[in-house]
Amino acid sequence: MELHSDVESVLFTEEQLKTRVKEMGAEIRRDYAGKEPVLVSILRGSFMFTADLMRALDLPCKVDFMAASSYGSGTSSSGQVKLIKDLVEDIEGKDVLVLEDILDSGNTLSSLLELLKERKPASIKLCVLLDKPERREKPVAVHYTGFSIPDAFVVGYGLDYDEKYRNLPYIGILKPSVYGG
Ligand code: 7HP
Repeated sequence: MELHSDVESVLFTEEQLKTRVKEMGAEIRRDYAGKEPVLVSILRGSFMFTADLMRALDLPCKVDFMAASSYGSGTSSSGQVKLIKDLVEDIEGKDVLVLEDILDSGNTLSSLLELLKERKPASIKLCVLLDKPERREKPVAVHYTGFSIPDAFVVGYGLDYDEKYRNLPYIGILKPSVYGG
C-alpha cells in the first residue's frame, strides 16, 4: 500500500480544510456565546476534525469521546450499531455539540443521537465535516456542515479505509481498485 498513490484525486486540500474549519468555529462560537458546550467527538474518524475545530472555537468548552461500530472494514453501512466506548462526562443539562467526520446513511448517527437525547442534555446539535446527502437512509438534523460531497469513498484527515489513510493531511477520493470496487 502506498499512502498517496492510492488516492485518485484530492477533494479538499489541507488549506481548504483549515479555512472551512475556522469558519465553522467562528459560527459555532457566535451561536454558543455565554454557554459552555460539551463537544462529543465520535471516534475514530472525528479525532482530527475535533482537534482542529476545538482550537478554532474561542469559547470555554469540554470534549468527550464516544465510539460505535457500524462499518467494520468495508465501505458501506450495515445499519447495525454497537456502542464500543461511552462518554465519561454526564451530559444531563449540558449543551451538547456532536462532532462527526462524515454523515452517510445516517443509521448509526441517528441511533447515537437518540441515545444521547435520553440523557436529557439542555440542547443537542450536530456538526459534521462532510455530508453525503445522496446516501441518506434515515433523516438526521444537521446544524453545521463543512462540505456536502458526492457519493465517493473518501479518506484522510481522520477518515479511513480499513483503518488506514487517516493520517493524510488532505481529504482524497480513494481509488476503487484499493477496495475492489
Ligand atoms: C463512512 C466513511 N468512511 C470513510 N470514507 C467514506 O467515504 C465514508 N462514508 N461513510
